[in-house]
Amino acid sequence: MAIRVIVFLTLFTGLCIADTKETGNLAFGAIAVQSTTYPQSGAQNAVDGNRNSIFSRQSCSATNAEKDPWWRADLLEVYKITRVSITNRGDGFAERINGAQIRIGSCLENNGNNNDLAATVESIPLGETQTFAFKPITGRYVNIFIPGRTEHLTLCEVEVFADNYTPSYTCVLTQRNLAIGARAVQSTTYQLTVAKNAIDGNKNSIFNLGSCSATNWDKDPWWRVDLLEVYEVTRVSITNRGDGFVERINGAQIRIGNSLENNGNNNELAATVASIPLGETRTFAFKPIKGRFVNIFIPGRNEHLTLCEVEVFAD
Ligand SMILES: [Ca+2]
Ligand SMILES: [Ca+2]
Repeated sequence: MAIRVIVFLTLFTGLCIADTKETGNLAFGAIAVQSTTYPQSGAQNAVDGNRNSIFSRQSCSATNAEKDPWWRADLLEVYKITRVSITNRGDGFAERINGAQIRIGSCLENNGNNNDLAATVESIPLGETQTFAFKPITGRYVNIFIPGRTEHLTLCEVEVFADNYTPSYTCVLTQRNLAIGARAVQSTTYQLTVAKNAIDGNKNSIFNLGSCSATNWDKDPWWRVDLLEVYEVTRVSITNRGDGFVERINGAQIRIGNSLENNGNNNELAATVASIPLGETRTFAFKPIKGRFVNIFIPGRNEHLTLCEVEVFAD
């Protein structure tokens, strides 16, 4: 199977380069996230344009050893993707990549790991780069996902190519999460659970895995994202903590506007959260509200305001 893929690839890329205007590597400079981060092995290391495969050189991403680890690149636009190259670690543990799936699409259900299966990695020799070619798959997100076992997912470089530059703008306009790349602050910060964990593109809801924001036990705690420009916001999605304390989000208000009076918490009330089940994402839709700031605000009690992800859309 692997040999067949490689033969196909050789023919395919030959034709491809000759006949079409191929994109450059779309992953270079993309926004990368992963299920968890092993020390000094951030997701961005796999899209830094450097194939160095010696782990200590800090050009490889790695998750902790965990069940079903994943990594994702957000290309920011939708492309017809035809090839993905993966550079494996070169100084040991070559087998950790075995069975990794390449998944492509525009949905973030199950963190994008339910998108179309483009290819499965059988194995990649130590430090080598292997290219997987397939019929074009339309998508904005490229996931590398190891299902079914506990593993460190390590990627020294991931490169993504499409046949030609044909972003689908309608799709982008309806689906772009405005909170990605924005700035987040909160009333206070509980230990290391900074405000930006709620806009890191990762819906992981296990508190200790570092992708949730939390305030201290504040009176009237709040969290705010600055979208940097004014949008007509129509939807906000909130992912609740998944390992307990499900009720802490109850009564949270979504407020949107351009004022920073009372830290933005006096802006227009868009919706109030009755409750969100453990670890789940709920979307609140409303008539368009113009604003640059989106606040999540719990008035009237002392609480830890905990947010595993906040997504903001202007349809
Ligand atoms: Ca790299
Ligand atoms: Ca998060």
